[in-house]
Amino acid sequence: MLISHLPKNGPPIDKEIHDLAEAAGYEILYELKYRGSKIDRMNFLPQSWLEDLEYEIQDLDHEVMIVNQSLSPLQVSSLETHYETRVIDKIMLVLEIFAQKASTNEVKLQIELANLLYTYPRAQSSLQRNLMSERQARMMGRGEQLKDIVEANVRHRVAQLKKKLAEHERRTQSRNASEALKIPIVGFYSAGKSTLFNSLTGSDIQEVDSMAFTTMFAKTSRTNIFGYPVDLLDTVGLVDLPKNVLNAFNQMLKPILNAPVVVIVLDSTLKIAELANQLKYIKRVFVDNAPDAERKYIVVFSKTDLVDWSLLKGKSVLVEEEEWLVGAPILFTQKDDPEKIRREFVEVVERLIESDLVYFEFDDVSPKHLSKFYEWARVGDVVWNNHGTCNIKGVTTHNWFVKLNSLE
Ligand SMILES: Nc1nc2c(ncn2[C@@H]2O[C@H](COP(=O)(O)OP(=O)(O)OP(=O)(O)O)[C@@H](O)[C@H]2O)c(=O)[nH]1
Ligand SMILES: [Mg+2]
Repeated sequence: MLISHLPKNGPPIDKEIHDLAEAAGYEILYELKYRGSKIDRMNFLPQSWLEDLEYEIQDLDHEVMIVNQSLSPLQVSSLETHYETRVIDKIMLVLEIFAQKASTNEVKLQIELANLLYTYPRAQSSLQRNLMSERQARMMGRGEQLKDIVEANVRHRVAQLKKKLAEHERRTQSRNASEALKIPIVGFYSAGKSTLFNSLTGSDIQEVDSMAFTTMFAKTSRTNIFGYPVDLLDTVGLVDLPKNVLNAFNQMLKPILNAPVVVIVLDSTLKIAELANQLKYIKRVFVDNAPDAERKYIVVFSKTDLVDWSLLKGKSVLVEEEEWLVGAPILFTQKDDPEKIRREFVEVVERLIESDLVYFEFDDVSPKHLSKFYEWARVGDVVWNNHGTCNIKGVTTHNWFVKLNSLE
């Protein structure tokens, strides 16, 4: 049973909440579309709507009520009491999907933390209600006491989780230190991130599907399209989350926020208003989280085979108007032309990292090192000398150049 609050002149459905509900495994039996601007502090819906809904769903055999917005703990609890049903808002729904699909311990810890920070305060009111009735049945004061104990436990667990996650981060940081430039591919769910990742790595390692949140944990893979090694990072789809919930996923975000070049994938089949919303949120994640970072962006419009060129133009203007994206190259991709994607990708990345590139010329290199040159650099010219050594010209990033330079 779905309650959708829709903007006055907006689209007829909120596609996102339908996608999310499907990804969580729910089937929608009934949807109430509310287009009013008044939001009730206690019941979310105004009184008259509340009563109409009650009438509409009296014979509905539903399991849960989903609301397409973020609700306050009071609103969750009032709706639950009013309709005698479990109520979850959009954020709880997202956390539910994450919990179902999480496979690594690290992700599970982050979800537990997010749940304690967001879902717990919303479930607390119903907990309190249950305890109250228990209290009435037994002795006075017992419920309050229990509530305090639960709350102390929650605080303790939050602290514990934060500590565990920090430890985990220290361990992975040293493990992931590498000379290769890391380029994360970010964007909302189903934007086409994994499709792009597969094209750029020349592989099928990442599963691709129209279902939301197909990718549930980030994956790094090396690409050799530059000649020198670069690591691409396929990431979990972004979804508009409140700040404290987003912070729980800090671990997932760190490698993305620390990257010098970030690829933002936008689904070109989306409407301008939806793209504008996505950009607003992506800006919040990057610019507001780490405003000082010297980060460069590449914007990719995916699925261009599905849209008209004239419409695409208007959508790219949207990107050009974003101040934080000034100068960011824009690519238009379609999945069945990976050759073109790779060629253009190398070109734009090298334009952005120009100051990090070293065009070298080594003389008298021993042939035993030749394979390292081919591995760590894009070799242009090899000229053999009479005495069996060679002169090599090529290009690579600074880090790989340092390694080449130290070859004996
Ligand atoms: N026609 C067309 N479909 C595409 C293109 N790129 C991606 N798709 C489809 O869009 C859907 C989502 O693609 P994914 O690559 O899984 O998207 P994602 O961003 O990794 O999604 P999540 O992992 O769920 O966050 C899949 O059904 C893809 O086949 C494209 O260029 N053209
Ligand atoms: Mg994916």
